Amino acid sequence: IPLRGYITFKDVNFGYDEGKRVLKNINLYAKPGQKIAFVGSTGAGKTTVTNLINRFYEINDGTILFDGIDIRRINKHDLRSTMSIVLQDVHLFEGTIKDNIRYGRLDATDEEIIEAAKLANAHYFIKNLPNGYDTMLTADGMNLSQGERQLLSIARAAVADPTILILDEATSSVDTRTEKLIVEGMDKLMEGRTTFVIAHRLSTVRDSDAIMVLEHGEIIERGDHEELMNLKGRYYELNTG
Ligand code: DUT
Ligand code: MG
Repeated sequence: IPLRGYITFKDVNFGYDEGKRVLKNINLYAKPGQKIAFVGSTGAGKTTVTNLINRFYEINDGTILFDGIDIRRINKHDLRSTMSIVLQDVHLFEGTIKDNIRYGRLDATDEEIIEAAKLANAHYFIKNLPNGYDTMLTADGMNLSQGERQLLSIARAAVADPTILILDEATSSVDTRTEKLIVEGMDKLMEGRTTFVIAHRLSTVRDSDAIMVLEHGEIIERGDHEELMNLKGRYYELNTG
């Protein structure tokens, strides 16, 4: 049965080590097509939330449901094959651009790869390379710019066609034109999927369905941009600097 992308956290507590709780009483609900953003200072627990969704770590207290099923009862491989992590630390390997986009979807055809690259706004830079989709990348993708690597990451996720998207936004900046391409590509990719965003650009957060402000592992504020601005609390502070 294909998973649809309803995610629920019920009273989730978590610590990497005994004794130190990193997440405290986390409750949230996300459905397909929704974008949920996590903001908060460094060490607040934002990445930890996404580490739990894909079961890189197991929770010790509370429940995480995926379409109503306890994620501990879903095979890890099946679970992860429904998810894509986009943008941060794109893992590129030595091989062609085509193979790097195809990644785990070994059955993806050339047409599907090009279609994904077009959706991701990556097609334009790829077709301008001397060898196009057959261009060889070095193991770390160092022959590409930071922005180009991010566009490839979006194309890879588009080919994977995941139910859940985790967008861990890179802190390093790209030029305005590339930034526009990335934002457009991401918007198309997110359509109909459940998206969790760890964002550094306030512009990425603004149009989220729900924003969770994390502090010391607790959700201290939640709401959309307007609601949180009106609250004049932590989110407002983050926005007004
Ligand atoms: N932590 C560990 N072990 C790990 C990862 C994190 O003990 O393997 C701690 C560090 C921190 C807390 O968990 O005190 C939350 O870390 P997380 O990486 O979730 O924080 P963040 O909100 O993602 O911070 P940043 O904005 O710096 O990415
Ligand atoms: Mg983090």
